[in-house]
Amino acid sequence: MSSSVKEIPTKPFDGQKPGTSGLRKRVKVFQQEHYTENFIQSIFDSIEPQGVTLVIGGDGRYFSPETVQTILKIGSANGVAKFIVGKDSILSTPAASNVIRKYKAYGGILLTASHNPGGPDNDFGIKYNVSNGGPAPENVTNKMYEKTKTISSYKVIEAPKVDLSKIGETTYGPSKVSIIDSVEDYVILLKEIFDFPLIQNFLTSHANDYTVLFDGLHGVTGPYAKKILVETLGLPSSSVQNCTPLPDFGGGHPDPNLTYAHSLVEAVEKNNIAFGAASDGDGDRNMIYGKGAFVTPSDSVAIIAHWADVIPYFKKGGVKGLARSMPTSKAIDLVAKKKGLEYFEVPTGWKFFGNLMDAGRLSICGEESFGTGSDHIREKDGIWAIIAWLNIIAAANRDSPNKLVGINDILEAHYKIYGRSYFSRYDYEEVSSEGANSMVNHINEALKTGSLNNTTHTSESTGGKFTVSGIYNFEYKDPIDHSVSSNQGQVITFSDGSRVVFRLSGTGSQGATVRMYVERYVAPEAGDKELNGDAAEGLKGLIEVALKLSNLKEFLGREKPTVITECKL
Ligand code: G16
Repeated sequence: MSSSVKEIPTKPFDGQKPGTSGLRKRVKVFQQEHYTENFIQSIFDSIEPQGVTLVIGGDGRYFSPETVQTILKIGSANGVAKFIVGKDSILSTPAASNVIRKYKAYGGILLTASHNPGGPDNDFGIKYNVSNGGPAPENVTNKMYEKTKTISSYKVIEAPKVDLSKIGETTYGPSKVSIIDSVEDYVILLKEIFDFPLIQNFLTSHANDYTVLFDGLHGVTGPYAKKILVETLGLPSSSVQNCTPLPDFGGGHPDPNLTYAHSLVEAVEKNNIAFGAASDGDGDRNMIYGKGAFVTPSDSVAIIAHWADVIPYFKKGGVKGLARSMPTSKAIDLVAKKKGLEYFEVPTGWKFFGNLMDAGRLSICGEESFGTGSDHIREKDGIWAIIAWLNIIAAANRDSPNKLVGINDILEAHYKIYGRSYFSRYDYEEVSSEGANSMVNHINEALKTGSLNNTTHTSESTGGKFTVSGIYNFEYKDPIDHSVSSNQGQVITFSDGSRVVFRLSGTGSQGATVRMYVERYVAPEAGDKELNGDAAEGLKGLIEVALKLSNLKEFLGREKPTVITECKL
């Protein structure tokens, strides 16, 4: 079917620079005339879309169906041959990564602002993924940003809207549109990775003393969790909650941490749930939280790496290397050293893992920001991490027929071998950009003049002493393509091996968000009491000193953080 291409004149908008993971702004910003169209045309101007297959999906948030139609119109006018679209515009971020890889697509456009709230007054996002299924690297997103600055028109075809609710292939102008089931391919993939019979056997035989609860926070993972946990593993339907994806996530903040996933935390505590878990808006984050047991994401990835052998995917293919983002605790480094594996420290952002995976040097990686994953796809994967944990628990119990092994047993055993990296993150959300920049400059000044080097600071509340051993701005040189990413966070190290990192978030949509990460290592020899203590207590002195050194409270005008991520036993 031929259809005419129309060229619509437009003018550039300021600030269409993709952040840590795509362009994220308020819905109202995207709804401005030409705003979304400009960014989409700029994506097509930065790639070579003629004759290619493109995947479209997302977390189903408010403004997604409209944007899918916009992408179809502009993409078709720019020569895209075929679109593969998740039914009702839904494909979790990991599922989309899988679909891009499985069907050898050229790339994909994901409509998500991840864990940011949705709805008409909240956030929307557009993110481009490349043919390996991972987020576009910075050289591609920078090109898009440059295009947005000079754009003068965009192309559309005139064609009726596509019915996104009907699975099947249709002709659309000069292109084809294939609407696919959002869940099917992903479930096939996970069944190839994990020992489903082992997990099912454990869960069935412990139906009364090992209860499971998954909270979808009304994000995209609900249908995936129902299919896997209830239909495949046979758990009762009461094992999942908030599993209907809603365009505004039911008014909640779909971020699986102790503050925003309170629906899970409350239910776990009230009903003595042994294994609780949650995922975020687009399904790439995860939190593991059982009764009295919280697993920090930094520990989670280290533990998965330690137990990799019980997961058929790694048993068969081996573990090539491990990695973490810079602010993530060094727990996974210790596993790599013990197992003799190569390991990497990359900047915050899943895109930095992709090259290492493509080069066959990385199998398991994670970030403190509740992201865990492997080279089975090129995105972090919330449901994957949750099933990995169930696989580990099932395997640990197979080896311990007389005593039920739970999350805390796994954690304590791990600390006994490797020691423990006490870790916490303080988030100061939506502070003034001016205050945040002043704080960054203040630390940079100390870096330049060396004024803090070798100075000792005493915590008033604990009496603990911390001597600054170094300050640096983290810079990463990609070992594969040799690209350099500078200014990826300011690190202050102390003579006892502790460290504090300050970083501006790249995913906020309003003002600035400052993150402060603190880490203190305790060796296995310290004994059970030191290893299994309360994180808030263990980190108190260091946090106090970090706040003083950075002058954070004064610069940001905030007495308390918005969110604290830490161990809560
Ligand atoms: C994104 C990235 C992650 C990153 C996180 C936090 O996650 O994919 O790799 O760790 O942002 O970034 P920031 O600290 O800059 O806010 P998501 O789940 O939002 O796509």
